Amino acid sequence: MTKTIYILNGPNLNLLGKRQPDIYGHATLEDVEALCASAAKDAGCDIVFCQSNHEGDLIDWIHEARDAASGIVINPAAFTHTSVAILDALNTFDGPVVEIHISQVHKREAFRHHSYVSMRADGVLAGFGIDGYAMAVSQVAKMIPA
Ligand code: CA2
Repeated sequence: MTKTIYILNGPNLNLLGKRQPDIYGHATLEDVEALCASAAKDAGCDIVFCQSNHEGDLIDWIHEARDAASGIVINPAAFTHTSVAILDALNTFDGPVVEIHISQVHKREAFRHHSYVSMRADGVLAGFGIDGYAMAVSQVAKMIPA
């Protein structure tokens, strides 16, 4: 059966390509979804691609992924640095989790240097722009047990 990867995006990422191109580039979230779909196709996987500005939505999708997904790619955006609740939800998921950030968070403000999600993530990508999503999808697919 085809494996499904959930790709979850946190607050403000709906504005990708519309503001702050110096940090986040010119591509839109729709471009990111297309990139992920292509990387998943190459890996023989399906994707479910979601974005929300609300912490609870991300938690509900992680719960849904417990039964519906073999792996998770997550850019929790600002919740990366604040959300024990998202960490707790990810800790209930059995498959591989890859955390991705468009920007190189460790070159930015000190408050972006800590990630709760990294305490669960099996891999972390930061600073490769939206190409990081394709890398994350490809890597999470490789981590899914046969
Ligand atoms: O680099 C990343 O991917 C981040 O997860 C993006 C978050 C930021 O809080 C993290 O520290 C690093 C912010 C997402 C906001 O996205 C925007 C995109 C376009 C315009 C404005 C915001």
